[in-house]
Amino acid sequence: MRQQYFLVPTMRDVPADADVASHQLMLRAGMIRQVAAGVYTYLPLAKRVLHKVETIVREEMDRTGAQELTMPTLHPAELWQETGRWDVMGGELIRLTDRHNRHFALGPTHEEVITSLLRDSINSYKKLPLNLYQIQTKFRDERRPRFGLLRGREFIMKDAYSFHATQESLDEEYQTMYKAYSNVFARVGLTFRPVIADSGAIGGKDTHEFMALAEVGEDTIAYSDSSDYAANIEMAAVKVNYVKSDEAPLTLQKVDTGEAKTIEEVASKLNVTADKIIKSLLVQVDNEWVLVLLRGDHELNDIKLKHELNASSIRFATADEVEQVLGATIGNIGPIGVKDVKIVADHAVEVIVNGICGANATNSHFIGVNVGRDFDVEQYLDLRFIQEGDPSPDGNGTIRFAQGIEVGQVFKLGTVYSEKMGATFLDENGKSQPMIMGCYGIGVSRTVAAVIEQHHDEDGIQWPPSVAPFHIHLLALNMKNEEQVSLSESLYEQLQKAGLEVLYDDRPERAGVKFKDADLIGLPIRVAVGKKANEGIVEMKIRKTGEMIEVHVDELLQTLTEQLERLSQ
Ligand code: 9G3
Repeated sequence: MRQQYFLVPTMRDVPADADVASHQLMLRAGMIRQVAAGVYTYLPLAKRVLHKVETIVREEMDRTGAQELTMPTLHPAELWQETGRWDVMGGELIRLTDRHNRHFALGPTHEEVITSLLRDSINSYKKLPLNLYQIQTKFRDERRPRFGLLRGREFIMKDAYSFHATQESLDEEYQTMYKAYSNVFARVGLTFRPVIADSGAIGGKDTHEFMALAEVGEDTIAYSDSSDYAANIEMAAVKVNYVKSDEAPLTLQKVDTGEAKTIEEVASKLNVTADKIIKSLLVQVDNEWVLVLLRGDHELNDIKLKHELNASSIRFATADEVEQVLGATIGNIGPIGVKDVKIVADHAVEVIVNGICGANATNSHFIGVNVGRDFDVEQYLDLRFIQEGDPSPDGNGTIRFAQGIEVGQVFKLGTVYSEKMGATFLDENGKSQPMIMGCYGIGVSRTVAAVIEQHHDEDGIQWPPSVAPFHIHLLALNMKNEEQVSLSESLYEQLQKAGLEVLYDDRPERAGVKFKDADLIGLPIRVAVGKKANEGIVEMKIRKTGEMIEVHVDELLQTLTEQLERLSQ
């Protein structure tokens, strides 16, 4: 491709409203342009990368026997009403009406559409299992789209849905997809970790998220420093053997703690450490009040609370509700003397001896608090967020945190959708059964941004060859020099004939401008044709390492092929 005519509008300065590297670099390298918040045009350079990623995704999906199709982005509301999600989904679901005033949604995901397709086209176990996938634009009206393609309102996803007659068949497909995803993310050059995740609103049970490690990632991963255990922090189980101290229990005493409300204020007022304080939170679980107790230095993991109490919704009490139910302000509540409110506690509370808790009275706390004597706990549960330094729940090593960008997710959906939509099949006994489903997503446009987050330096992008928009950036340094131009032209032809993808910078620009743009665009190898053209010598630069090599044109193709091979390891 001749750069003179190639639409790649590079920018020198960093755009003000771009806060992360991939967003800044995709704008500066002329890959994307914003049309509205979270809505972008993919310019030719980005389109080439998307095509490479999509090709890798297709190869890995097709290899498993999955079948590609394309579903509509315009979904009739009726389908979403069948599963109840038309009403459940809030502002994130983009809704519109057509000229006949019929209601539609712009598809954020396709469980409803695919399940209605299968309902009408499969009715025998002999036709299962089936895995259908598409690569297509999704719409989700994020409240705060940001970070460029990392969290847009219109984005490209590969979404796959599998249908099974048995749970074993689903389990098998889940592993197949898990492996295919590992292949995809390895091939696009990402450093990633599959993590145990939370199935969220869509129900179902097992689910793993594929996390690309990056400081800007919004998800926190808890992983073991000596095993392959890794979980989204929302799901990481805490398995600690708490030891009860053998200090003698003191008598219960109410003390004046004045204005001290927060854990820190109470701890400093009473000159104790936070782990002696019992933190009490009043939570509405479905429709009942629950007093949740944690050790003062731990944080409540609300996802765990919801799972452990099998709740469909939980909500923290407002200050007024706390006053009504417990007769005290939030900073002075505790379990002692509490009637007709269920009390649950994290396991760490069980071993607190001579602790402190709110006295359910103004400016007062209890000291010398001993669980079992002064109050009872109905259930001890794993309710706290895991912390760095905790033992890994698999018993191997210690927990460390890392930030991740979720680029893929695999779910075992079960029959959540097929039951609601009547997608059934006749089993070998002729009995009607709901199809058992799995679903699997890869954020294709998000993956491009994640690759840039992991492969860039202060001068620009450093594309892995597998997804680079071109392999070689060929620079003719002085377009007024006949020798340099003719050598560049012949190399351009030769390298392309040999199957290399070449971006040929033939613009009437100074060498410095060409070097800066080449670093920014970040193709794996730059070949500069300059002063030594008359000796048949060109200068190669490896973008990833900065290595500079002078090469005679007779060895150029061989050297380029070897270097690309080395960079692809
Ligand atoms: C919605 C809106 C946003 C959503 C969903 C529905 C996320 C929704 C979860 C999934 C699950 C899997 C198939 C591919 C892989 C992910 N955000 N999810 O269901 F209406 Cl507005 O999409 N779907």
